[in-house]
Amino acid sequence: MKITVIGAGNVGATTAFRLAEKQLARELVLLDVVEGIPQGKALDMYESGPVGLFDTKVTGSNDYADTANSDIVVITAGLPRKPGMSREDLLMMNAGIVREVTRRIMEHSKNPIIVVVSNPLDIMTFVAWKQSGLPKERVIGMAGVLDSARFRSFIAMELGVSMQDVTACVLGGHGDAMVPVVKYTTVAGIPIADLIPADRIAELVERTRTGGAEIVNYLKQGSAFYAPAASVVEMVESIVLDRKRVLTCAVSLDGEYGIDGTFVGVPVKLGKNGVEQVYEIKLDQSDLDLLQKSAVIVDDNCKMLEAPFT
Ligand code: TXD
Repeated sequence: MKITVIGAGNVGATTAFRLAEKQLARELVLLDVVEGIPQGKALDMYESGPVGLFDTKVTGSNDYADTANSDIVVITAGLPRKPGMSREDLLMMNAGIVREVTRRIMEHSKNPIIVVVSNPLDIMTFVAWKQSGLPKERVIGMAGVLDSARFRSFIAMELGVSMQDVTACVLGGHGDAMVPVVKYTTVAGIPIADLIPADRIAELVERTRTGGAEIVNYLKQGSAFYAPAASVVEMVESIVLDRKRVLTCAVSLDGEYGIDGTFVGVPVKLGKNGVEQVYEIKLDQSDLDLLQKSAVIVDDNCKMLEAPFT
């Protein structure tokens, strides 16, 4: 198993380190445009092997030839929003980066599974899929695992129970358009509505929706990376070990939930072939409306990216 992580920033480097520690790959390549950073971070990780007790061969590079024959590629490359830059500007810039990165990946790997992390997530997943020419089962966006993890951690904190017993269902787009589904959120099978008053649940839902901004406000520069990296690794692990985990991921829908051809977060089964099943769960009309609204936002943005896919 060979895994490449594109982007040696906060999320990319943390993801690579967790993957190495878990020995999920024989070979792990960390690639970035900036010279020296991926090489330095990869060597540092490799040197932790004797202490962390792993044998994964971690290398850093600026050359896509080193990513040749990757089984899985994680794309975290992107630019953060700078002062004076609109969301639209950021969208265009990151779309250009993700398109170029995907093009280069595909020159050296025939049939990888691509996990997209770069923002705006759902749209960047569409861009990577379109550029790669891969079947839709092999291009998957990470957001739902993170959003669910945030909701789960807030519920565990609220009730003083183990995180392990809390499962949450957060669908839809990443960001404002996410759809936390309270009905399918439980503690050891007990619906949270039986454990937490409705007004308090609404507050936890709101905290989940703004979870990314909460971290940004603390950090001032940069955004969350520990929980995002852990979420990527959970997805990669399910693929590498063919665990068939059921996780919320951004995938291209094919009529499920009345949505066609748009990437949006829904529960899927992840195994060695990527997305092995999309689950169409019964939603209340209000949640379904939100999910469809979420898909319309993603779709509108994808249409805005008019540059040709070559
Ligand atoms: O839930 C989610 N999907 C997210 C998404 C959770 C957290 C972060 N999310 C997004 O991931 C975030 O908004 C960014 O778009 C990406 C990466 O976040 P990170 O925090 O790692 O950003 P950094 O630290 O700025 O790292 C980005 C790296 C940096 O080292 C750049 O030099 C590199 O990307 N970069 C490139 N690498 C390769 N090729 C190109 N063209 C390139 N451009 C920039």
